[in-house]
Amino acid sequence: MHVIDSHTGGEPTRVILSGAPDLGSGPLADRAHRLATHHETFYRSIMLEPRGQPAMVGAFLVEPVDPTCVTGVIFFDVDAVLGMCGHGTIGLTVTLAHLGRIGAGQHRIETPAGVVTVELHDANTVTVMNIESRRVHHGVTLDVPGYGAVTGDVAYGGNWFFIVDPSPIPVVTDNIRELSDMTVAIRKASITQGIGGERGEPIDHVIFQGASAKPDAYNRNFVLCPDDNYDRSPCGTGCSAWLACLAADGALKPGEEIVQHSVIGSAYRLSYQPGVNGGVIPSITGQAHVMAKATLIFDEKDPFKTGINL
Ligand code: PYC
Repeated sequence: MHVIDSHTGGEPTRVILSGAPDLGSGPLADRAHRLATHHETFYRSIMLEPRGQPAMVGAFLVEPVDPTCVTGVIFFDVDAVLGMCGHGTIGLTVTLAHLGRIGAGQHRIETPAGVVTVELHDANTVTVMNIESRRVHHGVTLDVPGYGAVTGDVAYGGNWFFIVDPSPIPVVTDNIRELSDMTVAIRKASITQGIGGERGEPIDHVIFQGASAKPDAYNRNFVLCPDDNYDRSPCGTGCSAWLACLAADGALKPGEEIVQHSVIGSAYRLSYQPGVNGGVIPSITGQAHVMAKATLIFDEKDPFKTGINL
């Protein structure tokens, strides 16, 4: 299996170029469901240690349904197949450029959540115009065991987010353990208390919006991903969900640009345009760097052939 690894603001993406199972044809959401239900050992073994690393997202390239798209892609982490992934789309775009498959300018990419447009500005810099993102619940209070009442918004940006603004814990690297524990507890509470999307879709990510130490930053966030790792980047789908909240609150005008930092200090430039269904079309600009081209080996004699599965 051939892969290319990149990182977007510190968050790794592994693009699978060959050796992946056939997911058949049809809508990408159906093929993503097939990946999740029939090939769990396969996708987890690519992400789990020792072959993978914490926080890594995989990008499985598939034939798009829409012929105007340069590729279809299904993103996944070690614990879930994702609807969309912002940092992964930036990493994938830089990887496709590295392979000479695309040049500077705009391209369309199909994901299970819909078609997104990317603009490659230079070898490393990409703007993603994401699918329409929306806030679905405002000011929902959860009873979080060990923490008490926590109030936040539920919003969709290609994945489902519970967003707490302001963060109850300062968003600084020294607090990563504490931030992780509390956001994991919030996600569990959202599931047991039935808080999710309009059709009961479960919350898969939790965001704490904290103040940034950097003068140019609107904010610094901590984002918990489905695999209980935190996003090293500011999280493209999470920023999309947050932009939908800012727009709904009248806190940010269409076209106005802000800078969002991640907990480790990597940055995205963000803005939005109004969507057609009452939400927003987010623009996320970030940078990715290719780190490795590799052949993954699955040796039958290897006791951890499918990863360290705790
Ligand atoms: O950037 O959208 C994102 C993302 C989702 C999970 C990890 N990164």
